[in-house]
Amino acid sequence: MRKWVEEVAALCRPANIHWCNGSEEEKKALTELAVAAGILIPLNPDKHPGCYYHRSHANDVARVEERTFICTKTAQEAGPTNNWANPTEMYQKLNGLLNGAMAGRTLYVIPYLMGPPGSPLTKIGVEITDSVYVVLSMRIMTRIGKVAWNELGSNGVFTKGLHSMLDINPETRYIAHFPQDNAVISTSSNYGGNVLLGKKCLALRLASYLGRDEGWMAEHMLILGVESPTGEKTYVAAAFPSACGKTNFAMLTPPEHYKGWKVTTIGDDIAWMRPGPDGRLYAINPEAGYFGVAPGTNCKTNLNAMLSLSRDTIFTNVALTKSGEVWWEGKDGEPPADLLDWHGKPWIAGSKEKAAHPNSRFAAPMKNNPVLDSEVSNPTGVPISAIIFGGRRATTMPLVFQAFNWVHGTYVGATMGSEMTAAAAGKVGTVRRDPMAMLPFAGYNMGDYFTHWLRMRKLLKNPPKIFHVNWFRKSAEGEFLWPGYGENMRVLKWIVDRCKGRVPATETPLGWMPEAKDIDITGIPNYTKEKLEEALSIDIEGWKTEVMLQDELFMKLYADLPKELVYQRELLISRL
Ligand code: SAT
Ligand code: MN
Repeated sequence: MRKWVEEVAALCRPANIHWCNGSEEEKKALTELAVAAGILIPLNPDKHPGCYYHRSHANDVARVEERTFICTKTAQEAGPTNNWANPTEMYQKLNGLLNGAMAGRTLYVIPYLMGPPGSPLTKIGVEITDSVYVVLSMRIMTRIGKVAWNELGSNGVFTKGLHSMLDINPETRYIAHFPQDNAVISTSSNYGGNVLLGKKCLALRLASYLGRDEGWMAEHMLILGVESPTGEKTYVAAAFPSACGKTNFAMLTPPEHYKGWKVTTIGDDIAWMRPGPDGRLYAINPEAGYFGVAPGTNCKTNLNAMLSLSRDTIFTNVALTKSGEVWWEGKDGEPPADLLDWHGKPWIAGSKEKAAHPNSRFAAPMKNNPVLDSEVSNPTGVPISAIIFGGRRATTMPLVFQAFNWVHGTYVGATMGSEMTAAAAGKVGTVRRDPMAMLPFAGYNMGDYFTHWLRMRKLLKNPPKIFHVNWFRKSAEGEFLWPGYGENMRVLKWIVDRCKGRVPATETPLGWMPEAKDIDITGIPNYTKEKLEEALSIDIEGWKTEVMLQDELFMKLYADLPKELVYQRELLISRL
């Protein structure tokens, strides 16, 4: 590790090298430095104790998928859904950009753990960065410093992450993964998903590659626990694309009517899952914080997120008041009068421009979460009873259905579609296929990734049941057919009951489905059985179109697509 740091330092030629130990004193010193440099703005200590504000460059506000590369020996290994680059050429290009790139800057070495200490699932990463914002964000999002040095031991196996901001020029922005070297290099950005290298780069792209070879799964999934009034605990993992409500679902507050029910959070974004000795699938959350979308978060939609971000949080690209309070569209109450938008310009209520960037974020420590699950640092992980897939779909997709079996469930996940959001640069609102919500995060050929899913079935005596949900279906008039948020508890209960074999379901062309009477809607304000029936209805014509649209992805992947999925498609067509 020292040798690698020396090599990087020789290339980037920083003014100083700082080895992070993760201590409170270090946090204090680096925070003061960031404040003095204008990188962080302290927030009002009465309203937001321990919290800071950051504005990113206006050209650097989301993940950039077209600048994200998988650099494997052959293009075939990266597959048609990833940008591929030749590793030798990419190293050459990046070494050119990094030559002297840290002149006059400090090079920080951040050792970090993805996962709880002592877990066989945990991985060690070391990120080298010239951004103090990255250091302070990494210490929220992961376990950094001494705890990671201790785990590193003497075998020297760790993921190498190298990040330099350069001059935040989009033309020289690269997020380049080298799975065969267990390494990632990120240049010219200072935005979360591009630069917090433990998150999407290690925990999804590189980890999915490792998981394929080692017989486990790295998935873009939240993990939650459901506790019934009698104390029965069930764990569920759910894959939704970025900005489709994973954080909200993971921290759900059950409605009044569900007295005694409790939802607890293991994770809100990433699940690492491995077969246990009992043949069940065990999951850990590799992260230690939440990098959540701020807009739309309020005490009604996600009280536990509001409490999580109430202290020791870094806000990025939200709006700011002169008195050091933060605001975003969809926060509780009216916008304050003296608001500065995410560019730092005065913002007038009613303005066409958003005050907070739609992808503005909070980085909040998970230990603030009042419903943090007691097993969150259990090295064994938690046994998963259900896997839920879901996207943001205005039409066609019913509220919930259960796949017939694992292979069918893999097909349901593989054909997932979702309307695009502000989490990635691109056209917001158009439906794109996003298999298992992993389209931007699979570190190898998507066809091989499906094969890996099918192979996992053979390693599991008791595989989780697989479901699909859609909280976003609308009526012809454009009204949401399901209230969402805390009310999703009602669907979650049906899912849990299905896992325990306690409720009946109806066989439909799509899978097993509840009838309207099976979902309890008592106490939902202004809600009717008719709306629920519409949310649950199967639009056969819409589904015929859907199957055709799914073909777009299947054609692209055809050479590597497992035959099982082709058969599943034929079966669905004949059922329809
Ligand atoms: O932008 S991040 O990749 O950090 C978050 C997300 O898109 O899920
Ligand atoms: Mn995510």
